[in-house]
Amino acid sequence: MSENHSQSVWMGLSFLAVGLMGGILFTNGGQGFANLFDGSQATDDSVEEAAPDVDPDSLETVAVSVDDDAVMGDPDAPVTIVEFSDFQCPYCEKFYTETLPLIKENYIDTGKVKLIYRDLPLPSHDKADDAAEAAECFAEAGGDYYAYHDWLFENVAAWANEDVTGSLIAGAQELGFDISACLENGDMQDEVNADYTAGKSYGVTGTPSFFINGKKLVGAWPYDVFESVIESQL
Ligand SMILES: [Ca+2]
Ligand SMILES: [Ca+2]
Repeated sequence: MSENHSQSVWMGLSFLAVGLMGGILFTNGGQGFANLFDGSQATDDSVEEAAPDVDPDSLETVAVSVDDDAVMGDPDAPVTIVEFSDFQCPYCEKFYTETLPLIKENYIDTGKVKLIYRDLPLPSHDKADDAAEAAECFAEAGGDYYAYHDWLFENVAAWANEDVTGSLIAGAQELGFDISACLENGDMQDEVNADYTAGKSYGVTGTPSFFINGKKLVGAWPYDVFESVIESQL
């Protein structure tokens, strides 16, 4: 078997596995991810509900840069989670609301894990790019990137509207920083675009996607799955 042939077989199997995982995810209470290309969410109910069971050793490992993006937690933590995400994506919000608090309490606040949020605003979410730029502007203005990140996920309805620029500026103002010039001038466009391009180069096709010490986990999986992958790295 030629190398190319075996590679294409492997890729075919990977896609099959991803499809099965998607089916399990979506029959398992709505964990999942938004697709990069059309923003639709799979609704395949053909796979029986099953307890999520991900073998950390089976995950693809990718060398992923943390780039210049803000770090949540101890910069020297032994485990690094790079998240590619979108502030307007419901599954990203689900991860933020249901899973991140547990990761934070058990691993980030204890110095074992640091998380780096990188931008992958999906074209199908028409306000996500503005939000990504606003968060970078907030940090550039001296604010805590993750304070604004939290505000974005907790107040989507307040900014994903017709006056998105004004709403994002007002949100930053509430937290004590003026991002108006930065946002209106598009100062952070290049930064957000660079993250997006990097994400695609790592094979990210939907959000949220995570790299846990490089191990690729796609979708808003339950906390137990993150725990098992993190533990495999400690
Ligand atoms: Ca970046
Ligand atoms: Ca970024």
